[in-house]
Amino acid sequence: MKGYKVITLTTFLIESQAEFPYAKGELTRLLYHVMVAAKMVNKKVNKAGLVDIIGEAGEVNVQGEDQKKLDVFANDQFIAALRSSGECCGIASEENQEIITFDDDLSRDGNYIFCMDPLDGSSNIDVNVSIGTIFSIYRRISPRGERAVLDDFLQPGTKQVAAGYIIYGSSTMLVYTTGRGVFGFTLDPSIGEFCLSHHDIKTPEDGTIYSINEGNAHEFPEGIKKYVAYCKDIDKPTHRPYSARYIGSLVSDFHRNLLKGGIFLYPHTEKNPEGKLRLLYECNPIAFLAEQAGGKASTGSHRIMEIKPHSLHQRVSIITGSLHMVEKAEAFIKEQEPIK
Ligand code: P6P
Repeated sequence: MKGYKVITLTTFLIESQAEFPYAKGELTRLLYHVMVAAKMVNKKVNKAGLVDIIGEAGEVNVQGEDQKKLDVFANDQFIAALRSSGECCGIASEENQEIITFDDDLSRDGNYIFCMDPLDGSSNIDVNVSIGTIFSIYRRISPRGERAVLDDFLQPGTKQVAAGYIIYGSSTMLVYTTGRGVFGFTLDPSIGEFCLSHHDIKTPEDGTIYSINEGNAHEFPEGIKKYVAYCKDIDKPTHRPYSARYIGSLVSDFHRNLLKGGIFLYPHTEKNPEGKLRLLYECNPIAFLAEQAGGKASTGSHRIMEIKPHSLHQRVSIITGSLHMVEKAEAFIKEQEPIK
């Protein structure tokens, strides 16, 4: 085997920063602390199956530690790491109704705000299905030295400076972009380092996987119904019927489709009339990654990253993945639009 050069995430961050002569290392330091939190969460998530030994949330485990729900634990770990980075002045988390800001001057001087779902799909932990952390980073728009304010978080996704996810699966991977391509790092537990394993990921423009919860089919918008029927039609030249693959964990479904090609759809339903997935810390980061990998992300009619958020936990419909598959779904939706 040719000389295999291990590029750790730490090395990659430092070398990437060097390409920006005026960079002060602030984003590098922030992303480094995201990596540290990811390692801490990974260690706990991997042991989740041993809950009978280490105790359930709310119990005291054999070490006498208070057991937290894993998503609360993950939230706490990322908040602590972001605070210690000194580069983050505020956080919007799926776990917290309001934004989190800090009292210390170091954090208040931070230039970045952070949106996250600390442990998406956590209901899958008990059945050993992969779960993930999803994050999105913006420059603040409020003055440095002051507490972050809500407006810092209500920026459109086009203003993201970085976004990514950690997938805690058969292996643990950190996948991120800073707007210059998508890079995947796989955790090597033997050395405790994330190592570059997927350089400049490009998602296939076409795919044969469609991911949607068909249990909601009775209430899909007409255009989505027609697109799903299209996916199921028999047509050999276009490799249909496609394969239905739906894990019910956004990071897992998105990651598989990113690498293999495919489309993920979560349209609005009666239960979630605005859509189920959150704009700030699920759809915008996923959209940034999809576009950076050559794919697409829309509500079916609007580019996800151009939506001006009105609230922290706002939900939207999302269709994302391989460029031509998303365009096809959008065409079906457009056909069904009422003639204006
Ligand atoms: P449904 C997990 O609860 C989650 O937020 C995403 O990870 C996932 O894509 C979606 O909800 C699954 O929702 O309604 O199909 O169970």
